[in-house]
Amino acid sequence: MEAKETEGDLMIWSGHNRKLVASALAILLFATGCGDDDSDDDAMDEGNQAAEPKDMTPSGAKVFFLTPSDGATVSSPVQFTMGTENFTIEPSGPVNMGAGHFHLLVDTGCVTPGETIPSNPGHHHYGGGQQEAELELSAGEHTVCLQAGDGVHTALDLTEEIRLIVK
Ligand SMILES: [Cu+2]
Repeated sequence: MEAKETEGDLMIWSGHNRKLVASALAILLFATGCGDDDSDDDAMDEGNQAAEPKDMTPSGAKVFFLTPSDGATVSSPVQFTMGTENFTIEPSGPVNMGAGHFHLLVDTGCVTPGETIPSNPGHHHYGGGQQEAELELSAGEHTVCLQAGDGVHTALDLTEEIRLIVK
């Protein structure tokens, strides 16, 4: 690319965006130095287009079982108590950043974040904002995933899965 053309392009840009003026000047200076401004151009475009991912989970947020512990032998009905760190438990309805309600998913694994947590016998919603639950489980081994969902039951990347042996 000839220096003349480059200058023309930059003049047009500067009319659109004041931020680009500074960049254009930088590129001009750079171009004067070595004549290669293409790579700078591309990098700037990518930066402008990168969309912020919509993340409803604050960093450092956690959900966990207070009881029972992983691998515990328990009797049915099983009492669960659930806790959080940097995450607020609230009733379902509104979708608020860093808030949602608990789900217990029995023998189905956790739900992929972003998908809606179904309502069926293996997926228990605590949409009232409950932090305690009681489940009847058959004798034998079970896996229970504790997963937070947002106000409209979208699975969040906040889970803890434990294995239980029911007597
Ligand atoms: Cu739910």
